[in-house]
Amino acid sequence: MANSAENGSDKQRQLDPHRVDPEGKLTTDQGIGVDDTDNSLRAGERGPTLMEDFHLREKITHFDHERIPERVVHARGAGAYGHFHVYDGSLAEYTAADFLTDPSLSTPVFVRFSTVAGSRGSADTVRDVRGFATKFYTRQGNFDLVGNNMPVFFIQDAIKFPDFVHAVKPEPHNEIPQAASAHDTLWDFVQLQPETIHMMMWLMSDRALPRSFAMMQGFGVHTFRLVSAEGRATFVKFHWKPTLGTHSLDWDETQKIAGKDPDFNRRDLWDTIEAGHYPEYELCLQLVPEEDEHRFDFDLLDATKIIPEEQVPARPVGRLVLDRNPDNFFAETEQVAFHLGNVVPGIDFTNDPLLQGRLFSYLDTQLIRLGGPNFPQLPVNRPVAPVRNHQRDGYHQSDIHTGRAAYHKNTLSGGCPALAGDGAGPAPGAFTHYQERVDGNKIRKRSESFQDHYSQATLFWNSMADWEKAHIVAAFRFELGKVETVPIREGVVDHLNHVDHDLALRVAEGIGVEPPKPSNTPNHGRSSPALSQANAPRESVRTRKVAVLAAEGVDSADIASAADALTNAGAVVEVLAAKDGTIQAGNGASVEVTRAMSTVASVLYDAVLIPGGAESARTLKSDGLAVHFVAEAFKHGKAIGAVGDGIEVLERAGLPGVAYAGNGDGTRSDRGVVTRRGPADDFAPRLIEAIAAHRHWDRDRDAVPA
Ligand code: HDD
Repeated sequence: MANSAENGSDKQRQLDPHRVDPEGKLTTDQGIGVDDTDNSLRAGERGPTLMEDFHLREKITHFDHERIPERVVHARGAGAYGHFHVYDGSLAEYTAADFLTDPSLSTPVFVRFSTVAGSRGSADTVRDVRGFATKFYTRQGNFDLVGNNMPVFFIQDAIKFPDFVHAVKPEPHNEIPQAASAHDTLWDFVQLQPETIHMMMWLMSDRALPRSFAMMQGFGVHTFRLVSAEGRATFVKFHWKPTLGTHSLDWDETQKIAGKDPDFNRRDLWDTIEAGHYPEYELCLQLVPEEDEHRFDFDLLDATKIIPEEQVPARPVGRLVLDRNPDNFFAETEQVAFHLGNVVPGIDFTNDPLLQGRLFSYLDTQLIRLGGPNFPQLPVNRPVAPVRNHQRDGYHQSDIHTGRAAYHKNTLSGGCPALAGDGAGPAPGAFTHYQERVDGNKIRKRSESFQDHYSQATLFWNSMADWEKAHIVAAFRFELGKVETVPIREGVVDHLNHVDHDLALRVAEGIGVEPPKPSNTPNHGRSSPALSQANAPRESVRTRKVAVLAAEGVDSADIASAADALTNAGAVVEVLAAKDGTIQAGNGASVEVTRAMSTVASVLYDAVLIPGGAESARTLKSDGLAVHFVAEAFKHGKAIGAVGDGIEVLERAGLPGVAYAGNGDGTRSDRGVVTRRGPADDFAPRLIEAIAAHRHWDRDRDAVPA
């Protein structure tokens, strides 16, 4: 078994002996050959089944025990392996962690993305926080960065976590609604616990609807400590920034996807890795010297606060690439066990009370979920660093420890395993807790410095583009519109009024609540551009899915030229027609159909293209599915391309306010609708540009009946 992390495949080599392929003959768990697994053993063909049928008993017993408890939160997830490289050695001044300081190392990782509230079988595209948990299998042991795609949290103290989770989960009397925060108990909790307001702004924003796990940020949330080899500490916040930028789905779209393809994000992760379009993220650090702890107008220990990037830049330090799907969902993605307390030398905790409570919860929950204390031995959880200690026995012990002495100190095993160093003080390679001086009275009390719940919620609101604000207002109206208890709606509007008066008025208007009077805490007017998704990178169409709608008589040259350009740019092009199989193009060529239109929907694509061909356009125009496909794509702000006669399908869909290319014009691009009648070399590049822009929110979308 490998015991160093010289390169990213060390973990894979470690997993190899555990992989079981299906080749060979069927056996029982005892290795006994089986020649019939379809008929139980009975006395006579129509007689009673015999107890001695060990194969029947074993098969059914195993089946009966196949389920383990799902995670109490983050039950639904998808995972992948990859590797992490730090760019250079410059962090050595801050941390002794070698995976953060040695650029020659490729550190294997396993990442699990998740939703929080829904159960294991719930849909991917619900409005929720996404978990972004990374296990680094470093040479110095496992480091778990158990983060989310939002940089703040609902509560400040872990003791409130059971209350919060009970409020957001389906209501206890009828277990409704599944994977949704739009119900009375959650908003009751919110209105009584104003520390939630900043996070609720994030949850009502598009951040809660990621287009893809590869298009969302990750955050360690808490302030941690980096500790140098000399013992000097620096506060740190961890950020993951996706290379593809941070992009989201439309709310109407997410609800439809939840029915059309509940596995949307999970499938995207799987498919893009299989296609070699590996998700990539840059690790960025915000570093704050210890002496600056009190320089901010918020408390670094308060997990409901960010450090604005304009105040402390997020410094890029390394790259994470996810390049391998697991072989077995249960063995790897379900059994992976993250724990905030898994840190390596050079990374340490702070007194954030949310963080401190988490340190207890993660190990505790694995004991019930994975059935005993030996879950670190499961292949996905095992460090690549060697493990030697005196922990013994318990359910599912799979190591065979040799020797007589399972205690320290001993002479009978030659004193082994020996302590790092001489036991007289800190030793190289061993974890040394940062020697923070602590002095205080035992007290159950929140610090005064944790009391401002609105300023950063206002900062977030002020930083949003107009379309982001409109989405937030619509989300509050949707969620509160589902709340049956009117005083709860009013209570939330009252809090929003402390965030921003205009926000509160807009929400109140949509939910039948009296418009509030201006609050006595006027908007401070500050903003942080780094918070807006409007400022995310928009250069790439990598992994974007483009639907080409076609019928008999289509112009196959239009398909070929656009498909070539799109595929070369990393997009995935699929030809959809009324039926599977092939269609005949206008020039007699045969065009392969990727999928029948009835098996998919526009919500599963990022863009749609209608090639030319009079007969094809005529057919599509009279096909309600095709017309709806185009109208719906328009409504969701997606790039739409059409060539020649294909433009008629757009006209039939009645896209409001769109200007199409005329005869004799070249390519025309109008808020993401790209058209040409005659030849035009720039058609494909402009379509690509429109798709890379992600969505075109500036259209008259509401008028479209889709
Ligand atoms: Fe947690 C799972 C992230 C607060 C208790 N949490 C879990 C996972 C993620 C997070 C990503 C899924 C890990 C996986 O994929 O297996 N949790 C967070 C973040 C938090 C946070 C970013 C705040 C900053 N969590 C939090 C608190 C508590 C927990 C305050 C308890 C006091 N979390 C758990 C847990 C879970 C968990 C019950 C459920 C399954 C598991 O741990 O393995 O222990």
